[in-house]
Amino acid sequence: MSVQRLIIMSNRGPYHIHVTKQGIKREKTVGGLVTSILPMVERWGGVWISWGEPEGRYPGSAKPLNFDLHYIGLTPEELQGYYLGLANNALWPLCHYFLGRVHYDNSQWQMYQQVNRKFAKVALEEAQAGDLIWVHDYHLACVPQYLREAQTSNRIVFFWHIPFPAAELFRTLPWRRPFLESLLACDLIGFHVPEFAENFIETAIEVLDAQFKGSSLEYGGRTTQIIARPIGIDYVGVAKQAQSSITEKRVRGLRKTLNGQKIILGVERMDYTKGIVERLQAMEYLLEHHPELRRSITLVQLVTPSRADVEAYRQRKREIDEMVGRINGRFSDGIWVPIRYQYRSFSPAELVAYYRAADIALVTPLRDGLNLVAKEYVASRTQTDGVLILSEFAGVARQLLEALMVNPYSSEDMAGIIVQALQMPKDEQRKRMQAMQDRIKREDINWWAEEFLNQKVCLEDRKDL
Ligand code: ADQ
Repeated sequence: MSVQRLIIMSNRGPYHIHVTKQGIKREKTVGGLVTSILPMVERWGGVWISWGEPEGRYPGSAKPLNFDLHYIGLTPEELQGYYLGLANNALWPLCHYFLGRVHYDNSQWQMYQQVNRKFAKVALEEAQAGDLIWVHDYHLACVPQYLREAQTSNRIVFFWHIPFPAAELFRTLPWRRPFLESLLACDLIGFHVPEFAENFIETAIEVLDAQFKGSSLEYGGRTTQIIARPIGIDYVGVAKQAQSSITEKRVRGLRKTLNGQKIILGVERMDYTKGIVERLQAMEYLLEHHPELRRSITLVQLVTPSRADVEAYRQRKREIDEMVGRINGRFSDGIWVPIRYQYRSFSPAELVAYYRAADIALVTPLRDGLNLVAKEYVASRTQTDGVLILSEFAGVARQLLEALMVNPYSSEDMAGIIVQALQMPKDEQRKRMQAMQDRIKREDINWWAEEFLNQKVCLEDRKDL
Protein backbone atom coordinates (compact mmCIF):
# COMPACT_ATOMS: atom_id res chain seq x y z
CA MET A 1 0.00 0.00 0.00
CA SER A 2 2.67 2.43 1.02
CA VAL A 3 4.32 3.87 -2.10
CA GLN A 4 6.63 6.42 -0.50
CA ARG A 5 7.46 8.61 -3.44
CA LEU A 6 7.95 12.35 -3.61
CA ILE A 7 5.25 14.60 -5.05
CA ILE A 8 7.22 17.73 -5.87
CA MET A 9 5.22 20.89 -6.53
CA SER A 10 6.75 24.07 -7.90
CA ASN A 11 5.79 26.87 -10.23
CA ARG A 12 8.33 25.89 -12.90
CA GLY A 13 9.13 22.37 -13.89
CA PRO A 14 12.61 21.01 -14.53
CA TYR A 15 12.20 20.95 -18.33
CA HIS A 16 10.73 22.82 -21.25
CA ILE A 17 8.91 20.23 -23.29
CA HIS A 18 9.12 20.38 -27.07
CA VAL A 19 6.85 18.08 -29.02
CA THR A 20 8.65 17.27 -32.26
CA LYS A 21 8.06 14.79 -35.07
CA GLN A 22 10.74 12.60 -33.50
CA GLY A 23 8.95 12.63 -30.16
CA ILE A 24 9.20 14.62 -26.96
CA LYS A 25 12.36 16.65 -26.38
CA ARG A 26 13.25 17.97 -22.95
CA GLU A 27 15.34 21.07 -22.36
CA LYS A 28 16.44 21.83 -18.80
CA THR A 29 15.17 25.08 -17.31
CA VAL A 30 17.50 27.51 -15.51
CA GLY A 31 17.11 28.52 -11.90
CA GLY A 32 18.13 27.71 -8.38
CA LEU A 33 15.11 25.64 -7.43
CA VAL A 34 15.34 23.23 -10.34
CA THR A 35 19.13 22.87 -10.05
CA SER A 36 18.80 21.77 -6.47
CA ILE A 37 15.66 19.64 -6.48
CA LEU A 38 16.31 17.69 -9.67
CA PRO A 39 19.04 15.35 -8.32
CA MET A 40 16.78 14.57 -5.38
CA VAL A 41 13.68 13.58 -7.32
CA GLU A 42 15.89 11.66 -9.75
CA ARG A 43 17.11 9.67 -6.79
CA TRP A 44 13.82 9.04 -4.99
CA GLY A 45 11.34 9.05 -7.86
CA GLY A 46 7.75 10.31 -7.88
CA VAL A 47 5.90 13.06 -9.72
CA TRP A 48 6.87 16.68 -10.37
CA ILE A 49 3.82 18.95 -10.71
CA SER A 50 4.33 22.39 -12.19
CA TRP A 51 2.92 24.96 -14.55
CA GLY A 52 4.00 24.13 -18.11
CA GLU A 53 3.15 23.63 -21.73
CA PRO A 54 1.86 21.55 -23.31
CA GLU A 55 -0.42 20.70 -20.43
CA GLY A 56 -0.46 17.04 -19.52
CA ARG A 57 1.29 14.11 -17.97
CA TYR A 58 4.68 12.94 -19.15
CA PRO A 59 5.56 9.61 -17.66
CA GLY A 60 9.23 9.05 -16.97
CA SER A 61 10.97 5.75 -17.11
CA ALA A 62 14.15 4.67 -15.40
CA LYS A 63 15.95 6.31 -18.33
CA PRO A 64 16.22 9.22 -18.82
CA LEU A 65 13.78 10.14 -16.05
CA ASN A 66 13.03 8.31 -12.88
CA PHE A 67 9.93 10.40 -12.23
CA ASP A 68 6.81 11.64 -14.01
CA LEU A 69 6.09 15.21 -15.01
CA HIS A 70 2.62 16.68 -14.69
CA TYR A 71 2.27 20.06 -16.37
CA ILE A 72 -0.67 22.26 -15.48
CA GLY A 73 -1.94 24.65 -18.15
CA LEU A 74 -2.83 28.20 -17.11
CA THR A 75 -4.95 30.72 -18.97
CA PRO A 76 -3.39 34.11 -19.86
CA GLU A 77 -5.53 35.71 -17.11
CA GLU A 78 -4.35 33.17 -14.56
CA LEU A 79 -0.72 33.69 -15.54
CA GLN A 80 -1.10 37.42 -15.37
CA GLY A 81 -2.72 37.45 -11.94
CA TYR A 82 -0.94 34.60 -10.23
CA TYR A 83 2.56 34.67 -11.69
CA LEU A 84 3.29 38.11 -13.12
CA GLY A 85 1.03 39.73 -10.57
CA LEU A 86 0.94 38.35 -7.06
CA ALA A 87 4.09 36.24 -7.18
CA ASN A 88 6.41 38.58 -9.07
CA ASN A 89 4.94 42.00 -8.34
CA ALA A 90 4.03 41.51 -4.70
CA LEU A 91 5.62 38.53 -2.93
CA TRP A 92 9.03 38.58 -4.65
CA PRO A 93 9.77 42.27 -3.95
CA LEU A 94 8.18 42.04 -0.49
CA CYS A 95 10.37 39.12 0.57
CA HIS A 96 13.48 40.77 -0.87
CA TYR A 97 12.82 44.00 1.05
CA PHE A 98 11.88 46.10 -2.00
CA LEU A 99 8.71 47.54 -0.50
CA GLY A 100 8.68 50.36 -3.07
CA ARG A 101 8.20 47.83 -5.87
CA VAL A 102 5.36 45.97 -4.17
CA HIS A 103 1.97 46.16 -5.83
CA TYR A 104 -1.01 44.63 -4.01
CA ASP A 105 -4.10 43.90 -6.07
CA ASN A 106 -7.08 41.95 -4.84
CA SER A 107 -7.94 40.50 -8.27
CA GLN A 108 -4.41 39.08 -8.47
CA TRP A 109 -4.87 37.50 -5.07
CA GLN A 110 -8.08 35.87 -6.37
CA MET A 111 -6.13 34.44 -9.33
CA TYR A 112 -3.35 33.27 -7.05
CA GLN A 113 -5.86 31.28 -5.01
CA GLN A 114 -7.52 29.91 -8.13
CA VAL A 115 -4.20 28.63 -9.50
CA ASN A 116 -3.15 27.23 -6.13
CA ARG A 117 -6.44 25.30 -6.12
CA LYS A 118 -5.60 23.87 -9.53
CA PHE A 119 -2.25 22.69 -8.23
CA ALA A 120 -3.83 21.16 -5.13
CA LYS A 121 -6.39 19.31 -7.26
CA VAL A 122 -3.67 17.73 -9.39
CA ALA A 123 -1.66 16.78 -6.30
CA LEU A 124 -4.72 15.05 -4.87
CA GLU A 125 -5.14 13.09 -8.11
CA GLU A 126 -1.46 12.10 -8.15
CA ALA A 127 -0.77 11.37 -4.49
CA GLN A 128 -0.97 7.81 -3.31
CA ALA A 129 -0.95 6.67 0.29
CA GLY A 130 2.43 7.24 1.86
CA ASP A 131 3.65 9.74 -0.74
CA LEU A 132 5.31 12.81 0.69
CA ILE A 133 3.94 16.02 -0.81
CA TRP A 134 6.72 18.57 -1.00
CA VAL A 135 5.59 22.06 -2.00
CA HIS A 136 8.20 24.58 -3.09
CA ASP A 137 8.29 28.31 -2.80
CA TYR A 138 6.22 31.42 -2.54
CA HIS A 139 4.11 30.78 -5.65
CA LEU A 140 2.22 27.97 -3.98
CA ALA A 141 1.70 29.08 -0.39
CA CYS A 142 -2.05 28.35 -0.39
CA VAL A 143 -1.71 24.78 -1.65
CA PRO A 144 -1.28 23.17 1.82
CA GLN A 145 -4.57 24.66 3.04
CA TYR A 146 -6.48 23.30 0.02
CA LEU A 147 -4.92 19.87 0.47
CA ARG A 148 -6.01 19.81 4.10
CA GLU A 149 -9.51 20.94 3.20
CA ALA A 150 -9.69 17.85 1.01
CA GLN A 151 -8.75 15.76 4.06
CA THR A 152 -5.55 14.43 2.57
CA SER A 153 -3.71 12.12 4.93
CA ASN A 154 -0.38 12.63 3.14
CA ARG A 155 2.40 14.43 4.93
CA ILE A 156 2.93 17.94 3.56
CA VAL A 157 6.26 19.71 3.74
CA PHE A 158 7.20 23.10 2.35
CA PHE A 159 10.49 24.71 1.42
CA TRP A 160 10.68 28.49 1.18
CA HIS A 161 13.54 29.28 -1.25
CA ILE A 162 13.65 33.06 -0.93
CA PRO A 163 14.19 35.25 2.15
CA PHE A 164 11.36 35.46 4.64
CA PRO A 165 11.31 39.14 5.64
CA ALA A 166 11.00 40.70 9.07
CA ALA A 167 7.47 40.60 10.54
CA GLU A 168 7.26 44.37 10.17
CA LEU A 169 7.41 43.99 6.38
CA PHE A 170 5.40 40.83 5.94
CA ARG A 171 2.54 42.35 7.92
CA THR A 172 1.94 44.77 5.03
CA LEU A 173 0.56 41.86 2.96
CA PRO A 174 -3.23 42.37 2.93
CA TRP A 175 -3.82 38.59 2.87
CA ARG A 176 -1.28 37.75 5.55
CA ARG A 177 -3.70 35.67 7.62
CA PRO A 178 -4.86 33.13 5.00
CA PHE A 179 -1.32 33.02 3.68
CA LEU A 180 0.22 32.12 7.04
CA GLU A 181 -2.66 29.83 7.99
CA SER A 182 -2.04 27.81 4.86
CA LEU A 183 1.66 27.48 5.55
CA LEU A 184 0.83 26.28 9.04
CA ALA A 185 -1.27 23.51 7.51
CA CYS A 186 2.08 21.83 6.70
CA ASP A 187 3.84 19.31 8.90
CA LEU A 188 7.20 20.92 8.27
CA ILE A 189 8.47 24.19 6.78
CA GLY A 190 12.11 24.71 5.85
CA PHE A 191 14.09 27.89 5.25
CA HIS A 192 17.70 28.34 4.20
CA VAL A 193 19.01 30.14 7.27
CA PRO A 194 17.91 30.69 10.88
CA GLU A 195 17.19 34.40 10.31
CA PHE A 196 14.36 33.57 7.87
CA ALA A 197 12.94 30.87 10.15
CA GLU A 198 12.98 33.34 13.05
CA ASN A 199 11.22 35.99 10.94
CA PHE A 200 8.54 33.47 10.00
CA ILE A 201 8.03 32.37 13.60
CA GLU A 202 7.77 35.95 14.80
CA THR A 203 5.28 36.81 12.03
CA ALA A 204 3.09 33.78 12.83
CA ILE A 205 3.09 34.72 16.51
CA GLU A 206 2.25 38.37 15.80
CA VAL A 207 -0.39 37.82 13.11
CA LEU A 208 -2.03 34.56 14.16
CA ASP A 209 -1.15 34.38 17.82
CA ALA A 210 0.44 30.98 17.09
CA GLN A 211 2.35 29.34 19.94
CA PHE A 212 6.02 28.48 19.56
CA LYS A 213 7.21 25.37 21.44
CA GLY A 214 10.58 23.71 21.00
CA SER A 215 11.15 23.97 17.27
CA SER A 216 7.47 24.00 16.28
CA LEU A 217 4.58 26.36 15.86
CA GLU A 218 1.18 25.31 17.17
CA TYR A 219 -1.89 26.73 15.52
CA GLY A 220 -5.45 25.57 14.93
CA GLY A 221 -4.83 22.18 16.53
CA ARG A 222 -1.86 21.40 14.28
CA THR A 223 1.87 21.37 14.99
CA THR A 224 4.28 22.56 12.30
CA GLN A 225 7.97 21.97 12.68
CA ILE A 226 10.26 24.78 11.49
CA ILE A 227 13.81 24.10 10.38
CA ALA A 228 16.67 26.04 8.74
CA ARG A 229 18.93 24.12 6.35
CA PRO A 230 20.77 25.78 3.46
CA ILE A 231 20.20 23.90 0.23
CA GLY A 232 23.23 22.07 -1.17
CA ILE A 233 24.57 21.41 -4.65
CA ASP A 234 25.76 18.25 -6.38
CA TYR A 235 29.31 18.99 -5.25
CA VAL A 236 30.93 15.86 -6.66
CA GLY A 237 29.18 16.31 -10.01
CA VAL A 238 30.29 19.94 -10.35
CA ALA A 239 33.88 19.16 -9.29
CA LYS A 240 34.02 16.27 -11.76
CA GLN A 241 32.81 18.50 -14.56
CA ALA A 242 35.40 21.11 -13.58
CA GLN A 243 38.21 18.57 -14.00
CA SER A 244 37.10 17.20 -17.34
CA SER A 245 39.27 17.64 -20.43
CA ILE A 246 36.52 19.58 -22.23
CA THR A 247 36.46 22.09 -19.36
CA GLU A 248 40.28 22.37 -19.51
CA LYS A 249 40.04 23.15 -23.20
CA ARG A 250 37.32 25.74 -22.69
CA VAL A 251 39.28 27.40 -19.85
CA ARG A 252 42.37 27.71 -22.06
CA GLY A 253 40.20 29.26 -24.78
CA LEU A 254 38.66 31.79 -22.40
CA ARG A 255 42.03 32.81 -20.95
CA LYS A 256 43.47 33.22 -24.42
CA THR A 257 40.58 35.43 -25.51
CA LEU A 258 41.11 37.62 -22.46
CA ASN A 259 44.86 37.99 -23.03
CA GLY A 260 45.96 37.02 -19.54
CA GLN A 261 43.83 39.64 -17.80
CA LYS A 262 42.48 38.82 -14.34
CA ILE A 263 38.94 37.60 -14.77
CA ILE A 264 36.24 38.86 -12.43
CA LEU A 265 33.02 36.91 -12.96
CA GLY A 266 29.35 37.65 -12.35
CA VAL A 267 26.65 35.04 -13.15
CA GLU A 268 22.93 35.41 -12.54
CA ARG A 269 19.39 35.60 -13.80
CA MET A 270 18.30 39.05 -14.92
CA ASP A 271 16.77 40.31 -11.68
CA TYR A 272 16.95 43.58 -9.75
CA THR A 273 17.68 41.66 -6.53
CA LYS A 274 20.93 40.29 -7.94
CA GLY A 275 22.74 43.65 -7.79
CA ILE A 276 23.97 43.77 -11.40
CA VAL A 277 23.54 47.53 -11.78
CA GLU A 278 25.31 48.14 -8.46
CA ARG A 279 28.16 45.84 -9.57
CA LEU A 280 28.58 47.81 -12.80
CA GLN A 281 28.63 51.04 -10.80
CA ALA A 282 31.34 49.54 -8.57
CA MET A 283 33.35 48.52 -11.61
CA GLU A 284 33.16 52.06 -12.97
CA TYR A 285 34.24 53.44 -9.60
CA LEU A 286 37.16 50.99 -9.50
CA LEU A 287 38.41 51.88 -12.97
CA GLU A 288 38.08 55.57 -12.21
CA HIS A 289 39.92 55.43 -8.87
CA HIS A 290 42.47 52.77 -9.80
CA PRO A 291 43.65 53.64 -13.32
CA GLU A 292 46.61 51.28 -12.80
CA LEU A 293 44.15 48.35 -13.02
CA ARG A 294 42.88 49.28 -16.49
CA ARG A 295 43.92 46.73 -19.12
CA SER A 296 44.69 44.16 -16.40
CA ILE A 297 41.17 43.16 -15.31
CA THR A 298 37.95 42.26 -17.10
CA LEU A 299 34.50 41.82 -15.65
CA VAL A 300 32.80 38.89 -17.41
CA GLN A 301 29.09 39.29 -16.71
CA LEU A 302 26.80 36.44 -17.75
CA VAL A 303 23.10 37.10 -17.42
CA THR A 304 20.36 34.65 -18.23
CA PRO A 305 17.02 36.10 -19.40
CA SER A 306 14.34 35.88 -16.73
CA ARG A 307 10.74 37.07 -16.32
CA ALA A 308 11.11 39.10 -19.52
CA ASP A 309 7.33 39.56 -19.58
CA VAL A 310 7.45 41.71 -16.43
CA GLU A 311 7.98 45.43 -17.17
CA ALA A 312 10.31 45.99 -14.18
CA TYR A 313 12.61 43.28 -15.57
CA ARG A 314 12.58 44.67 -19.11
CA GLN A 315 13.40 48.08 -17.71
CA ARG A 316 16.31 46.66 -15.71
CA LYS A 317 17.68 44.98 -18.82
CA ARG A 318 17.61 48.26 -20.76
CA GLU A 319 19.38 49.96 -17.88
CA ILE A 320 22.11 47.30 -17.82
CA ASP A 321 22.59 47.38 -21.62
CA GLU A 322 22.99 51.12 -21.46
CA MET A 323 25.42 51.05 -18.51
CA VAL A 324 27.65 48.41 -20.08
CA GLY A 325 27.78 50.45 -23.29
CA ARG A 326 28.59 53.64 -21.42
CA ILE A 327 31.35 52.13 -19.21
CA ASN A 328 32.93 50.27 -22.12
CA GLY A 329 32.73 53.41 -24.24
CA ARG A 330 34.43 55.39 -21.51
CA PHE A 331 37.33 53.06 -20.71
CA SER A 332 37.96 50.76 -23.72
CA ASP A 333 41.17 51.42 -25.61
CA GLY A 334 40.61 49.56 -28.85
CA ILE A 335 42.12 46.29 -27.63
CA TRP A 336 40.94 46.04 -24.05
CA VAL A 337 37.25 46.06 -23.09
CA PRO A 338 36.54 46.29 -19.33
CA ILE A 339 33.15 44.50 -19.36
CA ARG A 340 32.28 41.44 -21.40
CA TYR A 341 28.55 41.06 -21.09
CA GLN A 342 26.54 38.13 -22.44
CA TYR A 343 22.78 37.91 -22.16
CA ARG A 344 21.79 34.29 -22.71
CA SER A 345 21.51 30.97 -20.93
CA PHE A 346 24.62 28.80 -20.55
CA SER A 347 24.83 25.06 -20.13
CA PRO A 348 26.16 23.80 -16.77
CA ALA A 349 29.32 22.65 -18.59
CA GLU A 350 29.90 26.13 -20.05
CA LEU A 351 29.30 27.77 -16.68
CA VAL A 352 31.81 25.50 -14.96
CA ALA A 353 34.45 26.55 -17.49
CA TYR A 354 33.79 30.21 -16.63
CA TYR A 355 33.99 29.39 -12.91
CA ARG A 356 37.31 27.62 -13.48
CA ALA A 357 38.70 30.48 -15.55
CA ALA A 358 37.69 33.24 -13.12
CA ASP A 359 40.23 34.58 -10.64
CA ILE A 360 37.48 36.25 -8.67
CA ALA A 361 33.72 35.61 -8.43
CA LEU A 362 31.58 38.62 -7.57
CA VAL A 363 28.39 37.28 -6.03
CA THR A 364 26.78 40.45 -4.78
CA PRO A 365 22.98 40.24 -4.64
CA LEU A 366 21.16 43.00 -2.78
CA ARG A 367 19.26 40.19 -1.09
CA ASP A 368 19.10 36.47 -1.80
CA GLY A 369 17.53 33.43 -0.15
CA LEU A 370 20.79 31.52 -0.48
CA ASN A 371 22.65 31.78 -3.85
CA LEU A 372 23.83 28.67 -5.62
CA VAL A 373 26.27 30.46 -7.93
CA ALA A 374 28.59 31.05 -4.95
CA LYS A 375 28.57 27.33 -4.17
CA GLU A 376 29.08 26.32 -7.80
CA TYR A 377 32.10 28.63 -8.05
CA VAL A 378 33.67 27.14 -4.92
CA ALA A 379 33.02 23.55 -6.06
CA SER A 380 34.59 24.29 -9.46
CA ARG A 381 37.87 25.57 -7.98
CA THR A 382 39.48 22.14 -8.01
CA GLN A 383 42.95 23.72 -7.78
CA THR A 384 41.84 25.33 -4.51
CA ASP A 385 42.56 28.89 -5.58
CA GLY A 386 40.43 31.87 -6.54
CA VAL A 387 38.60 34.41 -4.41
CA LEU A 388 34.89 34.58 -3.67
CA ILE A 389 33.45 38.02 -2.95
CA LEU A 390 30.07 37.66 -1.33
CA SER A 391 27.27 40.03 -0.42
CA GLU A 392 26.45 40.22 3.27
CA PHE A 393 22.80 40.02 2.23
CA ALA A 394 22.91 36.60 0.59
CA GLY A 395 21.72 33.69 2.75
CA VAL A 396 24.85 31.78 1.73
CA ALA A 397 27.00 34.36 3.58
CA ARG A 398 25.94 32.55 6.78
CA GLN A 399 27.54 29.35 5.45
CA LEU A 400 30.56 30.49 3.40
CA LEU A 401 32.19 32.45 6.19
CA GLU A 402 35.65 32.50 4.57
CA ALA A 403 34.49 34.53 1.56
CA LEU A 404 35.34 38.25 1.43
CA MET A 405 32.13 39.92 2.59
CA VAL A 406 30.93 43.13 1.02
CA ASN A 407 28.08 45.61 1.18
CA PRO A 408 26.80 45.56 -2.43
CA TYR A 409 25.18 48.98 -2.05
CA SER A 410 28.59 50.65 -1.62
CA SER A 411 30.72 51.10 -4.76
CA GLU A 412 33.60 52.19 -2.57
CA ASP A 413 33.37 49.08 -0.41
CA MET A 414 33.08 46.84 -3.48
CA ALA A 415 36.06 48.47 -5.21
CA GLY A 416 38.17 48.12 -2.05
CA ILE A 417 37.32 44.43 -1.72
CA ILE A 418 38.13 43.77 -5.39
CA VAL A 419 41.56 45.32 -4.88
CA GLN A 420 42.02 43.15 -1.76
CA ALA A 421 41.00 40.06 -3.75
CA LEU A 422 43.42 40.90 -6.57
CA GLN A 423 46.25 41.17 -4.07
CA MET A 424 45.39 38.10 -1.98
CA PRO A 425 48.39 35.73 -1.71
CA LYS A 426 47.84 32.20 -3.07
CA ASP A 427 48.33 30.70 0.40
CA GLU A 428 45.46 32.68 1.82
CA GLN A 429 43.29 31.91 -1.21
CA ARG A 430 43.91 28.20 -0.63
CA LYS A 431 43.17 28.34 3.07
CA ARG A 432 39.87 30.10 2.52
CA MET A 433 38.85 28.03 -0.49
CA GLN A 434 39.67 24.73 1.23
CA ALA A 435 37.53 25.61 4.25
CA MET A 436 34.57 26.54 2.03
CA GLN A 437 34.98 23.43 -0.11
CA ASP A 438 35.08 21.16 2.96
CA ARG A 439 31.83 22.62 4.20
CA ILE A 440 29.81 22.54 0.99
CA LYS A 441 31.13 19.10 0.11
CA ARG A 442 29.83 17.85 3.45
CA GLU A 443 26.60 19.84 3.21
CA ASP A 444 25.77 18.90 -0.37
CA ILE A 445 22.40 18.20 -1.98
CA ASN A 446 22.19 14.68 -0.54
CA TRP A 447 22.94 15.98 2.94
CA TRP A 448 20.23 18.59 2.53
CA ALA A 449 17.62 16.14 1.27
CA GLU A 450 18.37 13.70 4.04
CA GLU A 451 18.39 16.40 6.72
CA PHE A 452 14.96 17.35 5.49
CA LEU A 453 13.46 13.96 4.84
CA ASN A 454 14.93 12.45 7.99
CA GLN A 455 12.94 14.80 10.17
CA LYS A 456 10.56 12.79 12.29
CA VAL A 457 7.45 14.15 10.54
CA CYS A 458 8.71 12.87 7.19
CA LEU A 459 10.06 9.58 8.45
CA GLU A 460 6.75 8.49 9.85
CA ASP A 461 5.70 7.82 6.27
CA ARG A 462 9.06 7.09 4.71
CA LYS A 463 10.61 3.97 6.08
CA ASP A 464 12.98 3.53 3.14
CA LEU A 465 15.40 6.35 3.98
P1 ADQ B 1 17.72 31.92 -8.04
O1 ADQ B 1 17.23 33.28 -7.71
O2 ADQ B 1 17.46 31.43 -9.41
O3 ADQ B 1 17.19 30.83 -7.00
P2 ADQ B 1 20.53 30.98 -7.50
O4 ADQ B 1 20.47 30.29 -6.20
O5 ADQ B 1 21.79 31.77 -7.69
O6 ADQ B 1 19.33 32.00 -7.74
O7 ADQ B 1 20.44 29.90 -8.64
C1 ADQ B 1 20.62 30.23 -9.99
C2 ADQ B 1 20.91 28.97 -10.79
O8 ADQ B 1 20.80 29.28 -12.18
C3 ADQ B 1 22.32 28.44 -10.56
O9 ADQ B 1 22.32 27.04 -10.51
C4 ADQ B 1 23.10 28.94 -11.79
O10 ADQ B 1 24.11 28.07 -12.23
C5 ADQ B 1 22.01 29.06 -12.83
N1 ADQ B 1 22.32 30.20 -13.73
C6 ADQ B 1 22.48 31.49 -13.38
N2 ADQ B 1 22.80 32.24 -14.45
C7 ADQ B 1 22.84 31.39 -15.49
C8 ADQ B 1 23.11 31.55 -16.89
N3 ADQ B 1 23.45 32.73 -17.42
N4 ADQ B 1 23.02 30.44 -17.68
C9 ADQ B 1 22.71 29.25 -17.14
N5 ADQ B 1 22.48 29.04 -15.84
C10 ADQ B 1 22.52 30.10 -15.04
C11 ADQ B 1 16.24 30.80 -5.92
C12 ADQ B 1 16.53 31.79 -4.80
C13 ADQ B 1 17.95 31.62 -4.30
C14 ADQ B 1 18.16 30.17 -3.85
C15 ADQ B 1 17.68 29.20 -4.90
C16 ADQ B 1 17.67 27.77 -4.36
O11 ADQ B 1 16.31 33.13 -5.24
O12 ADQ B 1 18.24 32.49 -3.23
O13 ADQ B 1 19.55 29.96 -3.62
O14 ADQ B 1 16.36 29.48 -5.34
O15 ADQ B 1 16.90 27.65 -3.23
